[in-house]
Amino acid sequence: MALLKILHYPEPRLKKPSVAVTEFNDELRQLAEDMAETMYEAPGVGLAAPQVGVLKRMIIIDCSPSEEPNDLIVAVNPEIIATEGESLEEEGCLSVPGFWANVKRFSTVTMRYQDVTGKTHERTADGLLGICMQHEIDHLEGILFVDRLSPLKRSLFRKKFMKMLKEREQKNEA
Ligand code: GNR
Ligand code: NI
Repeated sequence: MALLKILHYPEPRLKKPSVAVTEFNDELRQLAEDMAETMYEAPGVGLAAPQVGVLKRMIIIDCSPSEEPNDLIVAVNPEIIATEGESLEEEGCLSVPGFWANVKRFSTVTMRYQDVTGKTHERTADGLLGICMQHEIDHLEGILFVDRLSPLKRSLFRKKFMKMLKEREQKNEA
């Protein structure tokens, strides 16, 4: 087991689409385990492989309310195959620390995915789990939640975030 480094905006790798997983081997299972350890330690309710610099289509999610690893979903090559309704809920992202905003999503989604052995599953979810599925699959396309804000809110975000980075840099130099 190993803790992985979570990449932060504006890291270019977060903007790239990830490639499909074709080999369901030990390396993939090791990555899933390391990602889980990293997510629980953060703590976060989801993590996508590109957030740890691996541009492969794998995400993990655990939206269970408990502190313990509880309902861990490891989803390889995930796709949304059905959607319903609309929701507007506040989101954050481990790759965009210190920033939250309301994001428009589908209220219910059905995700088809493979597990680490290659077996196909489907899962329908609403609430935080449904939002997380959409948020994590976005990462596989190089899309961050801030990319889904209105152009005005997005440019305000950029200014604010860059200012924060600069201030942090100056502090570190002092
Ligand atoms: O930990 C996380 N919390 C969260 C809250 C609301 C909507 C989405 C998320 S996902 C985020 C972890 C993360 O960045 N996953 O990519
Ligand atoms: Ni995220």
